[in-house]
Amino acid sequence: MKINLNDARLYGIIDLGYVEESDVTHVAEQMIEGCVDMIQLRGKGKSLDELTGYAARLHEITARSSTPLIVNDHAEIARRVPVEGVHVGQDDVLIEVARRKVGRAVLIGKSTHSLEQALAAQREGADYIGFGPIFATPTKPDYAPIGLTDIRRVHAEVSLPIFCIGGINIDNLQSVIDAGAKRVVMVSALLKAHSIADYARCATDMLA
Ligand code: 3NM
Repeated sequence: MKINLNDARLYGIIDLGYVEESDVTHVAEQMIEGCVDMIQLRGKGKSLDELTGYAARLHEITARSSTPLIVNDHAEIARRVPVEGVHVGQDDVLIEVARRKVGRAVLIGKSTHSLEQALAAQREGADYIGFGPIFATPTKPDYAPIGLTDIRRVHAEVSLPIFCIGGINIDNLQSVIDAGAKRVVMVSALLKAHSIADYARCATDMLA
């Protein structure tokens, strides 16, 4: 799969804290229908075997539309399932170590929470970064929001694709775009939407 993240606008995360096992497939299909550009599987507290099972099921769906599937935290999953990438946090293994663990070409994304961390992730060889949390969020409650002010600067200083994340929804998305964002991640807003497909389409239209 040839992946050009420059064109990506909306990154959806299937966070198993919000999605029942029986809904995982439907949620992925809805995201794809709504033109989400990338999908991440995130399951804090789930075992490697459980997550591998979810990743395999999801990849059957995402592969049909060539939507990159990224797994959070566990490079090991990418050895077992042909997902397109792995996302690591500040406290996880270094990108080089994750790449070695996977043993084949994949995207590696990294969460960053400041301009300094964003620059460091670029030096470390990330393919893209998350930048946030922009707003306070129940999905990652222990992190202080960084606000809108550094968005323009991080885009000026970091040449990687940057996905703003944290507390972003349709109601505040325009303020994030006005602050300089080109791409965003949505988790709870998208997963709780009455129609995930319609909500995603609305967001991708705003980011077009
Ligand atoms: N990472 P929601 S914020 C998973 O700043 C995650 O790195 C963040 O969820 C970061 O869209 C976050 O529900 C939660 O606020 C995003």
